Amino acid sequence: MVDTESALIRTTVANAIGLIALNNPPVNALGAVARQGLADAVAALNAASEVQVIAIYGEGKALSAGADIREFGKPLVAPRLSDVLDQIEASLKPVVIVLHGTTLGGGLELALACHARVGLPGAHVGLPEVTLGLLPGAGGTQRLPRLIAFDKAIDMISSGRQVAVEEALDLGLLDTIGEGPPHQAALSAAKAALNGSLMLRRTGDIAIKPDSATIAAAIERLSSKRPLLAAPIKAIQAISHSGEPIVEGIKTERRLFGELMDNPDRQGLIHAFNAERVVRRIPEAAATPREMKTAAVIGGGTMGVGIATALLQAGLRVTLIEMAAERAEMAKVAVAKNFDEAIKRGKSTAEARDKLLLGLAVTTDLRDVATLDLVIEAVFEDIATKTELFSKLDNICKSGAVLGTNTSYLDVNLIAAATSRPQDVIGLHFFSPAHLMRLLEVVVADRTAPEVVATALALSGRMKKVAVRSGVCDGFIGNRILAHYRKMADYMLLDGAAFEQIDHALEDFGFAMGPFAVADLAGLDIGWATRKRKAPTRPAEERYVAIADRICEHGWFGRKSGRGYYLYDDPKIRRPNPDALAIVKAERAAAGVTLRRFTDQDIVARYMTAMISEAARVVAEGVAMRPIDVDAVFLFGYGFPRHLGGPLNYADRIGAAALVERIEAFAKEDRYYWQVPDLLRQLAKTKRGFADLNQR
Ligand code: T1G
Repeated sequence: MVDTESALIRTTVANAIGLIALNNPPVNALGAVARQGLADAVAALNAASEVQVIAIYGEGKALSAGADIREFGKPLVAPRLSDVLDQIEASLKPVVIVLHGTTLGGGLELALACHARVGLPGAHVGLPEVTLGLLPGAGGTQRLPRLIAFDKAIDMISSGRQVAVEEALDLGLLDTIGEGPPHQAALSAAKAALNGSLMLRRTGDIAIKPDSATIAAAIERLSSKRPLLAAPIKAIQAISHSGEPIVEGIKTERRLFGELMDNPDRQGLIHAFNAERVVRRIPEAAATPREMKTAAVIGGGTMGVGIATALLQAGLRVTLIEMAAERAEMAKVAVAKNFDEAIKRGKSTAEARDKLLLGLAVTTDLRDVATLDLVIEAVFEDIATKTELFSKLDNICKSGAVLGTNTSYLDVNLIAAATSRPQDVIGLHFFSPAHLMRLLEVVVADRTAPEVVATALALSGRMKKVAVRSGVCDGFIGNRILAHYRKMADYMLLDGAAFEQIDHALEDFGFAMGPFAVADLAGLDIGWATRKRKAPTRPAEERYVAIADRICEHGWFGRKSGRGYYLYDDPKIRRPNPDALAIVKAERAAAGVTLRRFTDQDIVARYMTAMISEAARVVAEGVAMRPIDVDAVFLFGYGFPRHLGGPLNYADRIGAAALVERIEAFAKEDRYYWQVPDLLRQLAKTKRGFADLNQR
């Protein structure tokens, strides 16, 4: 038997051990070629008389990230992964496997079908299929409950969460924790199998009795979640068949998997998975990032403290600058509080917090930024304040320092022009709370150097953020589109829809919170300031709704002032503010509005069409590189329902032609607001969707 080398699977035989190495960079995805190679390798080693035991391991970062996501939605190419795993489980010769790195989905299912499992330190394993709108479709719903406690199997599969190697061992998912590189650990595991020190068993032969109470409780819990998604529930239905002979249980699993594959949630969730990665593909990604070890954050308010927290967590040393010493100290306390909250959430430890805080210095002296690699300002949102600050920074900062502004809408070109080094100036628009929200809009000004953009990308990766490249315009990508559909919500409110109905309609659509509840949470004064800023340039033909202004004039800014659209005296319930209702009534009367009724469907149709229209303009102007970049902004910064994949992915479900028709119908009510974007008309004319523009 010679060593065989298929495209992605390498087999070597020595001393009665048949080694199978998965070698399909970057994540050993189990695509069609890999599946065939694996099946052939196991068959060949079973046929080789000199082989007494088979050991499987992965080259690279991990054993395997599971099935090849790029195959989903396309015709299945044999062999099915579940068939290959059944073949492995039925192997006459023992098959052991080494799990290292982050091994997920079909990769873990492969391990479950083997006769013993060895984890390596640092490994994490999981069955995240439900996060893609699927369920473990290669025997995972049948084998995991045979190896670990039933309720733990339900939890792992219905949540998709990963477990660390120690927990996996405690659960019984792993037989032991090995050592050494995967290749060595595989040889050791094979020898242990041969000398009887590693217990071998066929998972499928283990008989269990599913616990019906646990199943019922889990289904009830999942059925009450919003948005109601099918995948976790069907996954539990599959698990409920794990008391049957495994051949039967796998048949049921396969049926339910097929139903989910056809469910639009799968397309939306995988689009969201891809969106997080596609946005990294920008021209400047090829440039060499500058080294970032030290940073300053100027401004110790909520944003500055959040940004400082995020930078510390990314491993930078941070100097936080405030104008007065006591404010600087308060900012330091606030950063520590952020770390304490992470500990409460189980995401950090006291020693990690203490170590991170050692990297934080606070000062009132701007000259302390002189030697730092990066400076990010989070000062008052006013162009004069920011340009004055950048002019000072220009005279202090070392050559090559990256100068970032956290402005949420101001013109980064004007800020850059206040320095002699516009090539080093970039917009880094964080979303509050900056240490938790994953979205970072990287605003590239006209003269920003490519390596400064690449530096921002590298930094966002270290902060585990989703960096989306934006051009310069008022509000960049997210806030510009938000301003447009927020107006639509106000128009519907003035025309007769209650703000509570609008919120409920959009929450039923899948948003965590409706627009009025969000405005109360963010602070009504923020929108008020924006409207006042834009008032001088507001076109006369644009309808203006003054309801929010009237509420703000009373000092009612939402949650932070105890009332806004809603009352916040009892945090458990959301009650409309009677004074806000009175203001709505008065403004409707003042505007002489003929009240009309809106169905929830009307509300969602207008709100989403408004969002899609402005998003189309943002793509057409090149402010966003692709439609999927806009999707990423809304998925990671604005709570857009993940299973819908983002506003422009959702737009393709409606279709460009239908959207044009809708806008033309709405335009009869308000010709100025409702204008068909050219790009949408082009897509309708050429029978294309936004997805066709994502290939750029
Ligand atoms: N298939 C295809 N490509 C994948 C992939 C996969 N499963 N996982 C990652 N990639 C690509 C990714 O798009 C990126 O591509 C590159 O690899 C690096 O990924 C039958 C049905 C494993 C934790 O859900 O969670 O098995 O942008 O940047 O940060 O029951 O990738 O470079 O062109 O994310 O080190 C279940 C999904 C599938 C795991 C690594 N598996 N992947 O993170 O790298 S369904 C998953 C991840 C299934 C079976 C079912 C992460 C990672 P590009 P990356 P990373």
